[in-house]
Amino acid sequence: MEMGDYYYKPATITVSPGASVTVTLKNVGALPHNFYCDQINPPESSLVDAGKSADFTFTAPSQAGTYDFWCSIAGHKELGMVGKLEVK
Ligand SMILES: [Cu+2]
Repeated sequence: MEMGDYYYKPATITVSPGASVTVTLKNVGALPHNFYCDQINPPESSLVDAGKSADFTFTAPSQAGTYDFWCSIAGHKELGMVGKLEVK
């Protein structure tokens, strides 16, 4: 998944309930970014600096549904850095 200023591409990812998921977060922007979702465990990736890439492994929610994820750096969510985690 690419992280830019201020977006995720793709903006939707689909996972199975309770799955262990690894996403590669590739920061193609000019600012640091991360991946945060209060319904996954752990809820937050490490900060990925501009031009860097990092793997983030989390456990998906056990309940099917669509959950928001976003960048937890102040202001980035408000600037549109939000995506959808589809669990089905
Ligand atoms: Cu950000």
